[in-house]
Amino acid sequence: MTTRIKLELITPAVEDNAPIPNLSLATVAALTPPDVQISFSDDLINPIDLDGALKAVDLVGITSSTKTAPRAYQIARAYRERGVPVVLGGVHPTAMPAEALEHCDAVVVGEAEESWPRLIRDFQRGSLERIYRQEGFTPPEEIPPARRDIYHSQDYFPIDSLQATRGCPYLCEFCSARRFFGGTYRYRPLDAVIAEVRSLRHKVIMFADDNIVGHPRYSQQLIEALIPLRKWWIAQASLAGLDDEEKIKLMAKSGCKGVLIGFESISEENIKAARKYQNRPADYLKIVHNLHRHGIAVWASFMFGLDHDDKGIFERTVRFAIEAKFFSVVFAILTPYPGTALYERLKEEGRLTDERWWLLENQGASAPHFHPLGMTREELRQGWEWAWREYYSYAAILKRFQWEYPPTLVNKGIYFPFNLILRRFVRKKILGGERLRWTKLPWRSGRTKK
Ligand code: B12
Ligand code: SF4
Repeated sequence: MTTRIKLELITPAVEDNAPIPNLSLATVAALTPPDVQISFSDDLINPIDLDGALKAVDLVGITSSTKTAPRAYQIARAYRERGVPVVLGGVHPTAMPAEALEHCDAVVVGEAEESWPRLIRDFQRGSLERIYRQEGFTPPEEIPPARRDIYHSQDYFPIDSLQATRGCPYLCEFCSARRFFGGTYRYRPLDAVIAEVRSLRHKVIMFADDNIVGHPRYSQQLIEALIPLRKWWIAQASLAGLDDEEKIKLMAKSGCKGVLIGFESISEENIKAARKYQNRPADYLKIVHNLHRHGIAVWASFMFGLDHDDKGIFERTVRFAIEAKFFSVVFAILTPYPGTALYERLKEEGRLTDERWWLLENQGASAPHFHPLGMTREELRQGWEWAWREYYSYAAILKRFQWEYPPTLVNKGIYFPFNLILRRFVRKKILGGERLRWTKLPWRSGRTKK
């Protein structure tokens, strides 16, 4: 005999992230047995007032990355103080299950396709266990279409996200996905992906995959199948999968408007040391040029603080990024996420500043959380700030405008407004440490609900 329960799913937010709906919990919702009543809160859209009245539910499920872990723990505590059991899941509880268990009643380690329905049944029977871990990895045909009905789409950017693949075939030392997926790379049946794409209401879609071009044949078939759907799409892609101009041409034809690429470093030595063997700095410009020629914008991601970085790396990287004319760039400080090979190595070398840096009061402002080799921590932080300021200076924005490439909506229509907004964001948030709340955006006025 089971009881009907009310379940609250929560996305915590400690940082101001992009207001894109969270696919993790829309997937967990899809895995939830139909007799469970689901509600959903996004702490980014409507910050949860932990001192106020919380939702009257029987069970709470919170997703957590490393950045959001402290906030996830706070929310968990607030519900548990009111007698509501809490389950934590996602990439951080998977890397640190013992830590997560200090803050909740049960942890789901790894993927949840098999373990979550089992947890719910146990809960309904009054026999909740502490750790749920499924055998092996989810067969890709068992990944359900996400339940987007749990959130109010007008609260977010007009974009839908979905996954075609899980995992990644590569080995990068700093990457959490590698460990989480145990080196597997699985792709959902094309029919299922295309049916899900067809069901999406927005014109723009984001593939929340680690690498949309990780498997040459599958990605080719997926891209071809997208052509008649006339969507616009963006995704993360590895440079190795973009080495073929015909593929890029096809991507453009299928509606690809932008790719997020982890270049990470312009230094060959760093790339090798970080085991990002699929990147070849000598080929960067050629691939970027091909993407631009076919009207695909590039969001480039770089990290500073790798072992072969010296104090000149900031200037060399910014110079390269301006020359490459990236639509936009993310500069990260190398971060030792728990569970990664990088974390283990830096710990062994005695170079972590704090083994649980994510629990620090202000984890963002106190980065870097390790001792770099080629400079001091202060120099790394200052160089990182300089790079952001420089890349989003008026002069650089003008210089990297793509005069010579074919006009597209992205490079000619939204380049300037987007970069000017980003410039403001960089100066206020990244350099100024301010919080810019999405709840204050004009199109959201009057919509905020509790
Ligand atoms: C899409 C994405 C983004 C999007 C997010 C958009 C959005 N709102 O969804 C964008 C581009 C904005 C982004 C930004 C960043 N991201 Co990101 N992102 C991803 C990515 C590729 C997919 C996430 C996703 O949607 N997965 C799909 C869902 C279905 O999978 P899932 O989350 O694993 O959920 C399953 C299980 O984990 C479990 N589960 C998850 N939560 C819960 C909760 C409960 C209760 C239960 C029962 C189960 C459960 O059930 C699900 C089904 O099996 C992941 C990599 C990955 N493969 O997960 C990185 C990843 C999460 N990102 C990462 C990072 C580092 C970042 C950035 C810091 C990058 C940067 N330098 O700025 C920022 C941080 C933003 C922030 N402030 O938090 C790291 C996190 C590492 C860590 N230890 O925390 C990851 C793992 C990438 C990596 N390769 O290391 N990201
Ligand atoms: S290519 Fe990206 S997702 Fe794959 S292992 Fe490297 S950093 Fe991780």
